[in-house]
Amino acid sequence: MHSQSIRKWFIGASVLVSTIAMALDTTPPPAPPPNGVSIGWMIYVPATLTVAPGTTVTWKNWDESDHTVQFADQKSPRIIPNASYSRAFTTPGEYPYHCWLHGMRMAGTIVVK
Ligand SMILES: [Cu+2]
Repeated sequence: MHSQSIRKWFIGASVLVSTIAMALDTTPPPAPPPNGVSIGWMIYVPATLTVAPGTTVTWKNWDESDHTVQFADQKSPRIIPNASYSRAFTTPGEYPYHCWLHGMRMAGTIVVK
């Protein structure tokens, strides 16, 4: 193969690979604001968030699919893309949660102290 056509093939392949990468959404969600959790890439960021008693925590879904936040004592409705869900924490303790659509592979913890 002529070196020029190899070069063209290589550029074409690079464009294809980056297009597939974007389609698969391989970038993690943006960093959340204080007392916030970003949802994206099938994870919660940060996975563990520590807040003071009386804090309201807000989850924002940056993903292209629905997610949820389920605790032992309550669960959110479906959080659609770009939507948010908030919960106030008054009592110190550890509040593990997960996504009831995706199970324990998508889990996080709020620590109140
Ligand atoms: Cu989920």
